[in-house]
Amino acid sequence: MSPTSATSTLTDLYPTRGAAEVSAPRQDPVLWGAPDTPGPFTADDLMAYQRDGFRALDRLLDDDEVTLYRAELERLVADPSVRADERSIVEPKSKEIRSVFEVHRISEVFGRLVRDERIVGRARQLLGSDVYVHQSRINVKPGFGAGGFYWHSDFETWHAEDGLPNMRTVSVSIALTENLDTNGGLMIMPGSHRTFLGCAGATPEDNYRKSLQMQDAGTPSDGALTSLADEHGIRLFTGGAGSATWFDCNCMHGSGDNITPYPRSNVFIVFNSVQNQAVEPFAAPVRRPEFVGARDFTPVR
Ligand code: 6CS
Ligand code: FE
Repeated sequence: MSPTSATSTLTDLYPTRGAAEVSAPRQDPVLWGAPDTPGPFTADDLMAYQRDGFRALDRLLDDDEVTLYRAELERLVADPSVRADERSIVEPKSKEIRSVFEVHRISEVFGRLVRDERIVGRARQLLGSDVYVHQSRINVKPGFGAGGFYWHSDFETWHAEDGLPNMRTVSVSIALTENLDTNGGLMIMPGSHRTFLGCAGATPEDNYRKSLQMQDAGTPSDGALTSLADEHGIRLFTGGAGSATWFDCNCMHGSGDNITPYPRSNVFIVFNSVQNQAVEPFAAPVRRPEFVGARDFTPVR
């Protein structure tokens, strides 16, 4: 296996995927912009985000917009050329489409969503700079058995495999269908973003081919998850179509399977600060493809 290509010039603040699991305090701010930074988030929103690592909004999109984006999701999922594309990940059992990546580039409709000031304006407020899209995806999570996403920190993967140096990255998950308390909604441990959990076990070659279906490398131990859950609790996010959850890149989060008849579809956009551009992976033999970890750092305008 080729040697892990760690960067020679940048210090690795968050060692992970070594022989043993290591828990350490976060070394980066949560809120990179000042709490009185003008923008769509109120000062209360920003303080709550800093404390919890997330901020939920009841209504980010109105009903007409939800109809537009849901129709676009359904169009992409029904398009054979999209299914054949490497950006599409299927459910291991049903072979139904689980996710489609880089939707902000393959779809003009989702491209417009990314540039919407209600979205990118909030990302700039939280990250205190211009931002670019590190990753976007639609998660279809159809009913009748769609798989969940086991507990993980996104930053652990984006640091190890995509080479993001610091925790200056934020995700927004926008519900395009009702997120019920039964159909596999997002769960976050409030406050877990202040602890970095370096996971045990080296990253296999081409890890993304498997990890986007079922993550293995970068999975926390039962013991670590138990102490984080005991300390922080677990919050399940429910909300109508059009609601959204903004969450810090290092929140410990996951979601359960969806065995109901009701799909839990969302669009998921990851904004990274232009001051935190991806370098070489910190703990992986090779980079992941650009549709999963962008290498175009052009700020969203
Ligand atoms: O590996 C990734 O980049 C993706 N995996 C998960 C489970 N969440 C973040 C991201 O979409
Ligand atoms: Fe995730």
